[in-house]
Amino acid sequence: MLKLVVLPPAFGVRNISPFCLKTEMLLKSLGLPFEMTELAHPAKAPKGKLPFLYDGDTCVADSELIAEYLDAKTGGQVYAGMTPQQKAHGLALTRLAEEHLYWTGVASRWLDDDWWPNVVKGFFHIIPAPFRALGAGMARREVRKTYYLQGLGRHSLEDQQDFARRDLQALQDGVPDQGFLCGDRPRYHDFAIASLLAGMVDNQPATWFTGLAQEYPKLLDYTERVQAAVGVYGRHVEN
Ligand SMILES: N[C@@H](CCC(=O)N[C@@H](CS)C(=O)NCC(=O)O)C(=O)O
Repeated sequence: MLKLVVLPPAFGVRNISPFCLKTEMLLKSLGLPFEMTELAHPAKAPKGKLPFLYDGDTCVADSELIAEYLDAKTGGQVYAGMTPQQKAHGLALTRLAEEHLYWTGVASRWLDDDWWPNVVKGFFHIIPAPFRALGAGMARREVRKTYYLQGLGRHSLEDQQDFARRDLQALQDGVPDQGFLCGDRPRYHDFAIASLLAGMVDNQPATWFTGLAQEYPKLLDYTERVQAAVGVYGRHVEN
């Protein structure tokens, strides 16, 4: 049985990491039996990030590498039938979502002083109380440094939000009004885009990113459509 290791729920969201949620959606869509297990300390992951996947003795870390692994394992089912243009379009939108827009979502949680207490509660409750503020503060400094090195962290909040708006607009314009990127069923790149939006929109309480995303209703409809089609939601849903 495949074993997918993901972050525990937080901020009222069942699968809080877009990379973990994307992989869960992909496994479900491929019809592969799998179980999920939680790891609260990403530092203990093989590459210090989640998700990672066990297939017997084989361990694959990184959601994109997991997709490549599953594609090989299933004889090409992950990208089956996609033209090179469809793959290029899907990958470009995925990179935009995961390598640029994602960071504004992270900043809206970690670097907003008003929202920060939710991060401490959601991610750092596992640290004994006397050390919690110290551990959380160290992690926050790392995130601030990473955001600065990424480049977005050098801009004013207003400019960061405008970068996010342009990304959200591009995603909204890049996905179809009905159906999915490659026809009538969602595929890997749909999962990447929808999972990025899902947690950021459903996290409680709302962040400034959640507010911005409301300006893109077509993108939010698409996000819902992908989750409904694969039957995997980032948030908790009644069956
Ligand atoms: N490129 C990686 C990104 C994974 C990632 O950034 N995961 C986050 C959770 S959303 C994480 O584990 N962060 C912990 C850290 O950076 O310390 C993938 O696609 O798997």
